[in-house]
Amino acid sequence: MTTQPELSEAQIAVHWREEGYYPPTPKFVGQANASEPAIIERFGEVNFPECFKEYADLLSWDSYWHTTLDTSDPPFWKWFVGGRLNACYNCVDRHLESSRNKAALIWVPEPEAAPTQVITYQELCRRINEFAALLQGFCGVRTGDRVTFHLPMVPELPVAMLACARLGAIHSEVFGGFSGAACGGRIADSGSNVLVTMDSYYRNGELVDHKVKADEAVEAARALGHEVEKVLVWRRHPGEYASEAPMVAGRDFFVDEVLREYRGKLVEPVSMPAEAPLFLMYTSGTTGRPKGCQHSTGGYLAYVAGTSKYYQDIHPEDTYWCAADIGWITGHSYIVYGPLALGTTSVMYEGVPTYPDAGRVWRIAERLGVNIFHTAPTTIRMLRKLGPDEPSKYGYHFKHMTTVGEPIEPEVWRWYYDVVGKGEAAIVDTWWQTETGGFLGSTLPALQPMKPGSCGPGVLGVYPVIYDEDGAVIEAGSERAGNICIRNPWPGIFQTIWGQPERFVQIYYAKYCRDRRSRDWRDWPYFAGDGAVQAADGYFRILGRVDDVINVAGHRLGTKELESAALTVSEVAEAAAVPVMDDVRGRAVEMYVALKPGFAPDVSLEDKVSAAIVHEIGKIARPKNVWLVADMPKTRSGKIMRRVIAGISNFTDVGDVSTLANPEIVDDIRHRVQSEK
Ligand code: 6R9
Repeated sequence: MTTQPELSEAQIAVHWREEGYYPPTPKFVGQANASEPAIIERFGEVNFPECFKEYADLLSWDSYWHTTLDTSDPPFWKWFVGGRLNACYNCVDRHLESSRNKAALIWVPEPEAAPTQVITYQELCRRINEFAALLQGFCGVRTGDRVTFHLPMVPELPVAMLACARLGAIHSEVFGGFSGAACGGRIADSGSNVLVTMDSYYRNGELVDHKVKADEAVEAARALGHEVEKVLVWRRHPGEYASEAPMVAGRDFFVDEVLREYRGKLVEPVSMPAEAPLFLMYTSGTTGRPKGCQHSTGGYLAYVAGTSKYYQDIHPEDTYWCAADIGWITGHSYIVYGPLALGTTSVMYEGVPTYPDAGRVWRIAERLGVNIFHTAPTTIRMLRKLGPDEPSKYGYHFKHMTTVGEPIEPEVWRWYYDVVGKGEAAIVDTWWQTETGGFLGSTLPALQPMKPGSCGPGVLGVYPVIYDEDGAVIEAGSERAGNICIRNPWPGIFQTIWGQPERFVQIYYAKYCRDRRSRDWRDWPYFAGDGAVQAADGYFRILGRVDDVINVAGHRLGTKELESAALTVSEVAEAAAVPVMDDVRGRAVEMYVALKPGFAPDVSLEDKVSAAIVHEIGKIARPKNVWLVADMPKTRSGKIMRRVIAGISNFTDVGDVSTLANPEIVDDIRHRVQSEK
């Protein structure tokens, strides 16, 4: 690895151009959940932590809490202590009285001709109860047990999550695209005795064999000394088995067969303490064991409900579509728990946004009447690349759109705003992490204007700050970047790394903790691991992970600003900047660029990318090489894995590629680049 571990004393110079503001439309403001500026005051620091009562009151509690925030054992914060609730009850049962026949989930499968499934709150409740009864009766799952899922984007996934929540069991969904080995590692780490999987699923028009991965997962867990007792296999087409992998007698069971015994069974939701864990979501660290981020029941659910209401402007009557994968934290918080807690209709789909063509997403939006749309910059770039004019062909209208996961280049933001949003939709650029449960930085859509490329200020009740390496505050408007931290705890913050409390403290709190013995939250800022700069208006611009910084002859360049410069070339669809060793300058920049369709790679385009970077940033940033490639190696959430590209450029180990969404691209790029160097 040639990237830098941290920002150093020399702060990176910020070369971004300040963008102008975009106000929301009066129509949007008129109907918004948060349209009175008083809400910002209510969440001001003087009202912390009690302000979060407003979020918790969106939920139904079996018993109310006595302490809003317990800080007696920092940084293991406890929210809403003494309160009891059930997350499944809050997302489903409590809506039955008023909305039994309303769609809770709308599932759009592949292939496109397959019928869309509309699952009412009543139907969802039935499916959850039966599966919870099966987990309890057939697998012996009890409160506090961990259950691992390796499920694709099918309704059985939210059903399984909510069934666990109903029992007070802790679910751990492993993104369906991950390998069996990666799944096995997570099974062993969490100590799950049960694996829930599916025989197959559709992607890009093909039925993918998925059960084979379950066998690898069980083997991988065994190699780590952990035995899986039962593997529950849903069938994508019930009754027909679509996998090459044989069922293992006594271990593997078809869910549809076992479920017959549990038809019509009801399971009482277990009343759980607010601070009981709800789920684990694994995220990769830079080294070693994956980190099982443990999220709480009360704090987490309150936080995702509150942020869904005010930042995504979800009303119960909306049709909301977050086109992310539930195997990513975004899907947990903003496909399942947040929207369902608010009793809205949440759309989920199988497949990819670009198959059978780049109009699929807009066709779905038009057909279902989606009015809130949520996706990631990688998808926006891809759709802009493959179908720049597609949105205008469809008669949908979004009132609101979200972007999440990466900094979005202003060029791409403007396409999202003008073409996808048709100039009508308010956009929120939400900065947050697996660890943080919900949004940390965003504009309040009716109250704070949008600014392309900036996420906005800290969200309600979250107070970010930028520190330099020594812990001194970098003031807003100074044009200097540093480490963005959060000064206070908030209800969605994860509780610990499963089984690794020391690592939790070390990674997230040790860096800027002022006094290890202090029980005052002010002494324990949360270290997010992202570089950022704060403009004079208080808006934050996230520059990427602090290890995504390239130091060229003493100048620290954020990978994002390099990539943003490359994106100003109209033929460019995606760009990634990586450092390479350089005898003279220590490090130099190499750019990897994917072109929009219809443009053939040629030297003049390489020159154009170089020239754009020199123009936008300066000569110091001129890339040593520009590689035009077919695609970038990406994670499940579409983040470009610069570590892998950097390994290729530097002829070093690319590291573990088992968790890439498209591992096959690595050899292609390696071959191309290394043969030309
Ligand atoms: C939700 C999610 C977290 C990292 C985070 C940061 C980057 C996320 C962003 C963003 C700029 C945004 N990130 N949202 N950067 N603007 N709006 O993405 O979780 O997969 O854990 O990734 O993603 O670098 O630290 P996760």
